Amino acid sequence: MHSDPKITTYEVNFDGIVGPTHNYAGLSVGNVASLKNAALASNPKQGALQGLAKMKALADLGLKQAVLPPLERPDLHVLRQLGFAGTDENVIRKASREAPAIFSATCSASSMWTANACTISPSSDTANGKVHFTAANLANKFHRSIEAPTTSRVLASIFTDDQHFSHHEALPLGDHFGDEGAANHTRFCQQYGDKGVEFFVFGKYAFDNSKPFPKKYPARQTFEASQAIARLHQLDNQRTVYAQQNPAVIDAGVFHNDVIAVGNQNCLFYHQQAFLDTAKVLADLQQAFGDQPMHFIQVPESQVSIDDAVHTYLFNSQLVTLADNKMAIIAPAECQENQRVKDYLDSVIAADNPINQVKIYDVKQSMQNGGGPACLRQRVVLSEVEIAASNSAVYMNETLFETLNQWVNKHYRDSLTEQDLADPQLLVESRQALDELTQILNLGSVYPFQL
Ligand code: SUG
Repeated sequence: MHSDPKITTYEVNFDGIVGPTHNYAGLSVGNVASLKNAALASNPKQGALQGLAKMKALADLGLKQAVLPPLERPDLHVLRQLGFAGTDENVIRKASREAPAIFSATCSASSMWTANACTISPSSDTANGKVHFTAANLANKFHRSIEAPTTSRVLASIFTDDQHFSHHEALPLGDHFGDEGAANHTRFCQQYGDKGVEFFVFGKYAFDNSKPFPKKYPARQTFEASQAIARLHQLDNQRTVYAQQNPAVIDAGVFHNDVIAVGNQNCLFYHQQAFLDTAKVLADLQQAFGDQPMHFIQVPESQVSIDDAVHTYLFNSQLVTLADNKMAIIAPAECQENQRVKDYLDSVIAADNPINQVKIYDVKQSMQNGGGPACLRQRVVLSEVEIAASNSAVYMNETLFETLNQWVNKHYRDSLTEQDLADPQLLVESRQALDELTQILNLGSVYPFQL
């Protein structure tokens, strides 16, 4: 509930477990890596193990870490809704033969990018003192628009206690209320338990065509969707800031704001080109934040180009606070392979700002679909009381790490191509894996095949 100095509040990273059907299908127009790597063979086992290794490393740094399970894929429920009938095997055979593009969309393991699962507002920001959750409708991409129903059941199975947690349905589907969750939402605060400033970044106005919008690639988040989330979460208008993303960077491949900016506590780390009106964004944030100065770390185009940002995912790093109250950048390995970005990271830790460490992790299986370290996690600010009221089985520790590694090694394949997705045996294997996972994580029945 509301900030009480005797109760400690944490930022908990809920990372998505990479699912057993992780593959490269080129499904995301506007996402450079997804299109470039379409048809590459994937390695789901390696993807899941890379994700677990990052989670464990962050837990070992003293951060609170938890997991979110993958969704059931291929999505037989959706295929049946679209008229494919018969046994599960028949549905898969018919859909993959007659509508391969639709079939491949129903196989995506895209729920691994849990930054897009939902938007969450901590209890200290909301009028009724509860943690609010809204599952993202992900309306802009068909393969992602089918995630919300199971995501909502999963969230409800972890954050069960309605004294502390309030769950909202995803916004209405359709372009007008396109909502991509926390990929476009950042929260600023002094200490995590304080009342914070919630910052929503959107790509276009859906109900006002006179305003600028991207021309080449879609704006996946609308202003009206962000406003609806703020209303549902009962946020304080004085502490809610909206900013439009620069349409030119969306057209250059920045499909979510978390590909060009990241924030933590009193610090915003962002590219010079990220926003349409940077001076106003910074002034609005500082005004909402109050008397204490924020740290605005602007990365100039002359040092890191948009192209370098898109290819290395420098800004899709996690910005976390360690025990010494200093911040660390958790960056993908690609940042070390680009000399300009590497030089920039060296300079940022030497400069006078809260960031004093860079840690590099290999999440290449996810990166090849346009998902870096920050895409793979949903940040949930929770007090120790709220943590105690949530499902304890999802929190990372030595035992869960061991168990999940064994589970991945037992159930996952180490290579998947488009043809493999049409193998009905893959559905059987995935369901077995997920059924076991719901027991490991004590989730009850959350998947359509379990209902
Ligand atoms: O929605 N890629 C995801 C990547 C999401 C990254 N998340 C954040 N930036 N927070 C997307 O575009 C590609 C799937 C494929 O092509 O197979 C994909 O869905």
